[in-house]
Amino acid sequence: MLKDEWVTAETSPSLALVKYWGKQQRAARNIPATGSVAVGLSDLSTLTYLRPLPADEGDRIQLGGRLQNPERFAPVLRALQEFVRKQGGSPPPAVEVNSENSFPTAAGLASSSSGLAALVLAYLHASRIPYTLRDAAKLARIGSGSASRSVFGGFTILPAGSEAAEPLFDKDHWPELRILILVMQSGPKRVSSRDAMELARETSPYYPAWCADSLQQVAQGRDALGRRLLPELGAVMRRSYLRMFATMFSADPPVIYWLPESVAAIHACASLREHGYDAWETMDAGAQVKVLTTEEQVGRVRSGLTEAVPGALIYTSRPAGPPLVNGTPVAPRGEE
Ligand code: 2P0
Repeated sequence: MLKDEWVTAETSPSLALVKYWGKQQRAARNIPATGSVAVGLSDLSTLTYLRPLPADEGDRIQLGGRLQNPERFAPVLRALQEFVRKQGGSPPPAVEVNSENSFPTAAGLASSSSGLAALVLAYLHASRIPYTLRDAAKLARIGSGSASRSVFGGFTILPAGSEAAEPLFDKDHWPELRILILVMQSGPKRVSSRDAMELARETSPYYPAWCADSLQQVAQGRDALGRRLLPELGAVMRRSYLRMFATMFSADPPVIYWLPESVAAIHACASLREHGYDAWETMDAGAQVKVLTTEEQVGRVRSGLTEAVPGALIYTSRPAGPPLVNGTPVAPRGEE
C-alpha cells in the first residue's frame, strides 16, 4: 500500500439482544465469560480512515477529531502486526487512523463495537494479506468483545469462551424488525463497560449465577431469533439485560447507569405491551433504552415513547448489512 493511500471502513454498532458481560479469567485475551446474540444497527455507523505511517511517527489515532491514548489500542494493533507477519505480509510500522461516529460515543450505544471492527478491517485491508472474516472477528475481539460481532453485520452470536463471533443470519432474515434507540444522555459514561464488568466479576455475589444462567438465555434467544418470534425474543432480552444489571447493582461499589428517563421508557414499553403492541426493551452500559418492534407498529410505539420521554433523541434502525471496506461490502461468511 502506498503511504498516502487511505483505506476506509464503515461499520455498524452491534446491539446485544442477549448480553456479553464479564470476561474469563484470562482477561488479557479478552475472552467473554457469557455468550451474546446480537443485531447490527443500520443508520448508526462508524466511518474510519486508515493509512500507514513511517516508524518514527508512532501510531496516531483520532476519534471525532480528538487524539486518543494509543495504549487503549496497543493490544489489538500488536495482534494485527503479528497476524500480518504470519500471513507473509509486512505490517506498517505505524498507522494514522481518523474515525467518526454518526452517534454519541462511549454512551452505551456500542461505539467500541463498530469502532474496533472498523479499525481491524481497515488495517487488514491496508496490509494486503489474505484473511477471513473469522480472522478479523478474532482480532477485533482483542480490541473489544462486541467488536467481534460488528465484523459481520446482520445477526451474530459470540459464544461464551469463544475467540470469535459467528454470523447467524444476514439482515434479510427479519426485514420488518425495527429498533428504536432512545438517547437520554449523550455524554460519555463515568464508568467504562470494561471496568464495570470487571467490578461485577470481582465483587457481585450474583456474578456466578449470571454466568450460569446466561447459557440458557443464549440458547433461547438464538432459537426465538431463528423463528422470528418477537414476544419470545423480547422476553429473553428482558431477562438478559435485567440480570446483567443485577450484577452491577450488587457490585461493590455499585454501578448505576440508569436515569429516571430510562425507567420511564421501561414503563412505557410495559404499557404499550399491555395495549397489544410489541415493544421489547433492552439496555446496555449506559442510560439509553433500545426497543424492538415491527415495521407495522413502529409509528405507534415511537409516539408512546416520545410521550413518556419527551426529551429523548430517537433513532429508528433496522438490521444492518455487512461492513463496507473502501465502499464494498465485506464477504458475509468469512470466505473472501
Ligand atoms: C454487549 N456490552 O454484549 C454488552 C452488553 C455492554 C452491555 O459488550 O471490554 O466494549 O471492550 O470487550 O465490548 C460493551 O463492552 O467490552 C458490551 P470490552 P465492550 O454488547
